[in-house]
Amino acid sequence: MKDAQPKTIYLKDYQEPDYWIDNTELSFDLGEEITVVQSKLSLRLNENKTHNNLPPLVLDGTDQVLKQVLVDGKTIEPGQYKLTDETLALPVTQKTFIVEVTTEIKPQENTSLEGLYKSNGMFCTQCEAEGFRKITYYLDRPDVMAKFKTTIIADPKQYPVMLSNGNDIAKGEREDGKQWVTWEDPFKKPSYLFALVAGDLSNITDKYTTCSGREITLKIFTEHKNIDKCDHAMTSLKKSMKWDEDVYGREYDLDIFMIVAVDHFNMGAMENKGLNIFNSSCVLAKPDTATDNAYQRIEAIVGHEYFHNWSGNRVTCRDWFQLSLKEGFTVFRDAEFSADMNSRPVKRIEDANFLRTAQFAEDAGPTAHPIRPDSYIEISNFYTLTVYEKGAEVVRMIHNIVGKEGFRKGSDLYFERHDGQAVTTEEFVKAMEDANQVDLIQFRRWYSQAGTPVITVTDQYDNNNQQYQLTVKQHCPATPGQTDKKPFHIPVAIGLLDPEGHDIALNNAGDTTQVLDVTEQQQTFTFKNIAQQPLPSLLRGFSAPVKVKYPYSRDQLLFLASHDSDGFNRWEAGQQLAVDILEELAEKARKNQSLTLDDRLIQAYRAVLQDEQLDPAVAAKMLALPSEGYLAEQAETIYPLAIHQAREFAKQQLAEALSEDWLAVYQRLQSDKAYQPTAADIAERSLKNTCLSYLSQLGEQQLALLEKQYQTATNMTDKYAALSCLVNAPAEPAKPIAKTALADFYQRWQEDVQVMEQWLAVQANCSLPGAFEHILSLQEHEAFDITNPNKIRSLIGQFAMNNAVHFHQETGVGYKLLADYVIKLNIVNPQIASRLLTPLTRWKRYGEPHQAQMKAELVRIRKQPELSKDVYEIVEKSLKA
Ligand code: B3K
Ligand code: ZN
Repeated sequence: MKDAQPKTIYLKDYQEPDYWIDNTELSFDLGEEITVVQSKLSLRLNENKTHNNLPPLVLDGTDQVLKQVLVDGKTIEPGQYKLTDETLALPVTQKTFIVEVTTEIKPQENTSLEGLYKSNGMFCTQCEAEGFRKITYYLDRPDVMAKFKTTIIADPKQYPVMLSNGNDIAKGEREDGKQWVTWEDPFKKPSYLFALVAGDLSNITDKYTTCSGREITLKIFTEHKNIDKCDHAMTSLKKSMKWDEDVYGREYDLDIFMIVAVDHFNMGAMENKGLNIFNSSCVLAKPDTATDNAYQRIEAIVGHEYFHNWSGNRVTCRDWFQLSLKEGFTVFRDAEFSADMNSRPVKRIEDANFLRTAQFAEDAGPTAHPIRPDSYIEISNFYTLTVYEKGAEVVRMIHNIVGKEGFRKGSDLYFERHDGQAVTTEEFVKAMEDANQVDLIQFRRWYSQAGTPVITVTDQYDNNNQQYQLTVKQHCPATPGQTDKKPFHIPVAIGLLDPEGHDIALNNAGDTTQVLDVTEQQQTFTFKNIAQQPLPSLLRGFSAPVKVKYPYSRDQLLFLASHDSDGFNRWEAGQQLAVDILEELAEKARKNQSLTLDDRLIQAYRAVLQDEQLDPAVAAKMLALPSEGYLAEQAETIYPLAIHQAREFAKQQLAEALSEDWLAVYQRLQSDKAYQPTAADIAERSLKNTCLSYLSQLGEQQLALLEKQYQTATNMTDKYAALSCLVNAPAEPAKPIAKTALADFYQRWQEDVQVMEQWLAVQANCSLPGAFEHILSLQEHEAFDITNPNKIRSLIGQFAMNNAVHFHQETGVGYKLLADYVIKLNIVNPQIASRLLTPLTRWKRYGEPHQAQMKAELVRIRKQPELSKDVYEIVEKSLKA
């Protein structure tokens, strides 16, 4: 390992910096061999702190060659400063002073994709969280906010476009033929929001007039070949700008907003001030190359990064423990934006499903942490589902507690109080409290306690007194470092159904949903004037990120699945019914007993298929069996192969029992309309392709249908759905057809990076026999590239996360494949290596032989020399827990 003893950073040790930086001037002379970075920093002693003497200035910096340091214009000789692998310490003699540093870096050799690096010949940056220190020596922490002025110098033939944050204020040509441009950002910002791009790029331009009448120039930059793929992102950007004005009263502040698409990117996108940089897969789309999922993801991510301009940039984080301050809030904002633009119930179902599958698993594993962690070794490891997705659920609960208008009052107060500041989650909660005169003291435990609370509900009906009582108990399992949890404040939205399936009025105002404020370990709620024994509908709308236990019978679940007035809970009842049935089947499969499908699941599906009034988007969700990942999350001990077998069996039975219904709905939804990514059209395609996936189980008889859809589809959504069905169709005669379709798909789209990611993913997800050998062979394919995170995610990530039957095969070769990549990427790109590790960290939840084999791979990784902090932290925690 690089550091013998990697340091743990604690929230409790936070201190303000000794110095502030007011102005940062940067110049980049971009070269093919060497890039020269010059900085000029205006520093000022932090007078909030008491100092006996002027402390040395300790700047962060790695991976660069220091060429020169000046303080107030005077050269500082090597003997006068102290240089380590991670810092540069300078002597200080004045309270305010200027530091000038010259360093050299090699972006073309930077495969970590953090700092300044190259992607397809283009220079670009990624500074959050601590990438800026790979560019120059700096106080690289979010509470140090400066005004930036940046000059970029490069050869105009290769890099005609040179961008940074803010407005371009000057440009010119040097004697050596290189051109330069200077950008100035009038807003103070931390270094993590700095960005630079230089390359040979095209752009599309548009305009947006803000609510106060200012005209903003909007530009999306991409490589020339992708210029026809930017329109959807531009439309999404304009929608986001309008939505943030309408819903939060937030107006854009610079005169220009730019987005740049790059192929090599560790995450989805980055909210750099005025210059968002995006993973190309999260910005580029056209109907014949992008699926509906991609269209919706682009809208959500463009919105997310745009919304950060207020929740993140104007008001930023004091330190990285506060990451959820900007991420949880911004995910909540983008989820509401997507809900307003598309189907609200479907968005809620998707988000809750994702949280319960993936974040609950994180909460139950060795890396469980609160949404505001107490400590970290490598901050990049804390861009987690907990900080983001659970963080958003915590903000949503506040929204539900104070109501829509109260939340707006709270966010107005928060932005007004803290504009231009770097603050903590405490300030956010305080603003919500102060604006609404509510007490969120107990609620704050959501920020400090890890784990998923479980609420156990029992009920009692008293016919004589016409009273109904619900008793709610809460418990939160221990997580690493936190054994005893105090009770949470959990808002539990409930309804009561009468025997006809109608909602019962719960108060004089006639409300049929009520939020129970559960604050104690055990609490009883009494409902009066209840004429008959009701059936409770619990945690409506998924009102809190918790698990609910109530002893529903399968008949009661079937009843709720067809009667609950809460769209989310109708879906949820169907899911619970399916989970109950699939768990029983999995248990039987494990014992090699014969399987039969409970007819109630068929009834529930038939009712959905025959209900023409139902929103097709919701219907598609109701007709999807719980994923193997979700079923695994529910299990005490996970036996992945039994889960797979049970789910495949149920799918097959449903396909056969309802074959006519699947076909009827599939045919009813045929359309020759031109492609549009509207909510209504997406819903119809999603229901149609759900039907197709069941039809693809039916052996030879439906193969012609799949082949026809593959060949005649005029948009990628339908084409990809057909390809996926063909690749996964179990019937033997499907094999040659699938092979031909895959070859045809490759032939047609081999030059298109985004489509090739899809092509790899569909093969990586195939669970049929023989698929693993094929996946191994794809590593050698020219469409694969270990230095591109999207390709790693498409092939190796998809395989490990979504292909349980091959990943968990009993020989352990699936685990070995993943561990081999973690070891290779530990050197090439530590952030991606550490993320890829996730499935192995869950080893303790699996039955044998899986558990021992997964652990052995972790031990093998742990023994590697030169482990990055990223991988070290995750492996160490996994083995220790
Ligand atoms: N803020 C960035 C994430 C940066 C991750 C750095 N390892 C994207 C986002 O959440 O909007
Ligand atoms: Zn974000």
